[in-house]
Amino acid sequence: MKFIKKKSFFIKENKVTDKKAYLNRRKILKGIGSLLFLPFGSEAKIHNRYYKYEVNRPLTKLNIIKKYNNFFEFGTSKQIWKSAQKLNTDDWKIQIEGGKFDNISIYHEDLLKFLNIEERIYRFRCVEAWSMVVPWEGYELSQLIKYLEPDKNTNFIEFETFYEPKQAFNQNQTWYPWPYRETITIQEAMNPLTFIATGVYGQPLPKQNGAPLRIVIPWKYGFKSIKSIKKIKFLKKRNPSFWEVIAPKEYGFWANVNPNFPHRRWSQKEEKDIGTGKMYPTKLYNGYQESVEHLYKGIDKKVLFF
Ligand SMILES: Nc1nc2c(c(=O)[nH]1)N[C@H]1C(S)=C(S)[C@@H](COP(=O)(O)O)O[C@H]1N2
Ligand SMILES: [Mo]
Repeated sequence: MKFIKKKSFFIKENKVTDKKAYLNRRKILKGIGSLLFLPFGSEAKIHNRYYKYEVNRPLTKLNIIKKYNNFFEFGTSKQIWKSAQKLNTDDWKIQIEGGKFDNISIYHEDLLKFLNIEERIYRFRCVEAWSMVVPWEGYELSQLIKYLEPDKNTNFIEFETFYEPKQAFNQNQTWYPWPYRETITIQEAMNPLTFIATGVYGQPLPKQNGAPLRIVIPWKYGFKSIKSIKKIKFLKKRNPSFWEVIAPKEYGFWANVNPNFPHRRWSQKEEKDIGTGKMYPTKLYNGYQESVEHLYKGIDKKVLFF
């Protein structure tokens, strides 16, 4: 497969090879913090952080990103950050099903030794009509997939979260189809926007945000961005995901952001920025249309946007 490098969403000069220099940049950035405002479609160079397009609003403060979460394993409110600290993320292994590493468990730490770590500033849109802007740190999912060498007939990748009812009390609620599962197509997974986050604001990913690794798919509703991944499966046929099992008419497989396709119970036209409380008009594919719409040629619009 061929990939176009240097797309406009790439954030340059921010490879986290030199941690000290990186943290210094953080200090500089702190000063301008939330004054950061980039008109949509513009380009900006802010000290050493350079990025282009897609961010038409201030970065959301770390403290807000860390204290307003959806992580149903730890409860159904937004205030789960304390209970999420119970999750044991030491010596985290990921089990692979299919491809070259079929049935093998790999330490995430070992993968990090050779994967290229970078920063990506993405807007993040929850299906509940709130949003934020996050400077994630991590790696392109395509890098990992190339390493794992899936079989040629792989159509989907399924991700699974842990099942640890002793650590995550809400997993004792047996009417939920635990563990949390999400699936994307192999083409979506190989899209250069699709990211595995291992950090935020230059810090290791907080447990409540899905440590030690979670997906970020910025053009889809947030529920697709599965946290604390324990299993990666290469599949020919997909299985229903966690939310699809719970409410198939409300949370579908594609879940691409679209202001003109309301949720069954509310409008998706606008979204509330959790950092500022400001309302913004929602954008088709959350503003990432240019990079992803080619993935959906010929697919019925009735299914693409929920
Ligand atoms: N394992 C797991 N992953 C999950 C969820 C969850 O409940 N469990 N919630 C999803 C939803 S609905 C959203 S909006 C985002 C929230 O990510 P954040 O808490 O880092 O903002 O995580 C997604 N990933
Ligand atoms: Mo969400």
